[in-house]
Amino acid sequence: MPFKLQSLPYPTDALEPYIDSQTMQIHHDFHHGSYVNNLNKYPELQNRSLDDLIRNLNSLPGEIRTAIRNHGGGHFNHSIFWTIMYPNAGGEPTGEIVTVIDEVFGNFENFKTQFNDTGAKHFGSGFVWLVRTADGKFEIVSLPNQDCPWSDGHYPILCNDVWEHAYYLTYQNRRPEYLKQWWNTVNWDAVNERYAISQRLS
Ligand code: MN3
Repeated sequence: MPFKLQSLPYPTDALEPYIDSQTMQIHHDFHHGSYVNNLNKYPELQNRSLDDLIRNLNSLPGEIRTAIRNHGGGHFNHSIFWTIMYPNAGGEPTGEIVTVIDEVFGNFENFKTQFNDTGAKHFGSGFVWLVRTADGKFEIVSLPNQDCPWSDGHYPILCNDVWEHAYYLTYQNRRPEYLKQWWNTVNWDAVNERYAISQRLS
C-alpha cells in the first residue's frame, strides 16, 4: 500500500483551545484515514505519486477520476492542512509571504477578512485556499468537497478546511468564529516553504 496516513506532526490536543483534541483525532484518524483507505482500493494507481495524480486528475479515465478526485483529493488536501498548522503559532505573518499579502491584499487584516469571508460564504463542504495561479497571480478561492486547485495548475500555499467535521464539536454552526480563531494555529514557516516552492514553478 503506497499511500500512507502520516501521523499528525503534533499531539491531538496541541491546537487547543482553537481546535479541540477530539476534533483533531476524529478528523485525522477517521476522516483523513478513510480517504487513504479508499485511495488504496485502486492498485493500478499505486506506482504514481499523489502529487502526479492530483495534478493530472483531468487526464485520468472517467470511471476512476471521481474516486481520485474525492479520496486522492482528501488525502492531498489534509496532508497540506496538518502541516500549515502548529502549536503556539499564528500571529502576524513572517517571511516572504508578507510581501505577497501586502502587495496583493493591502495588509494582513484585509487578507484575513477576504479569506474568512470566502470561507464563510462557501456553501456546504470544501476548503478555502490561497493559491499561486498557473499564470503567477495570488488569489483566494474556495472549492467544493475535496477538489484541489492543483488539478487546475494553481499551487496551494495556504488552506483551511471548512467541512463541518473540522469545527462542529467546538463551534457548532458558527463557522465564521472558527475561521477567525483558526488564524491562531497558522504555521507561517510552513506557508513560506510552500510559497518558495510556488516561486520555482514555471
Ligand atoms: Mn477535513
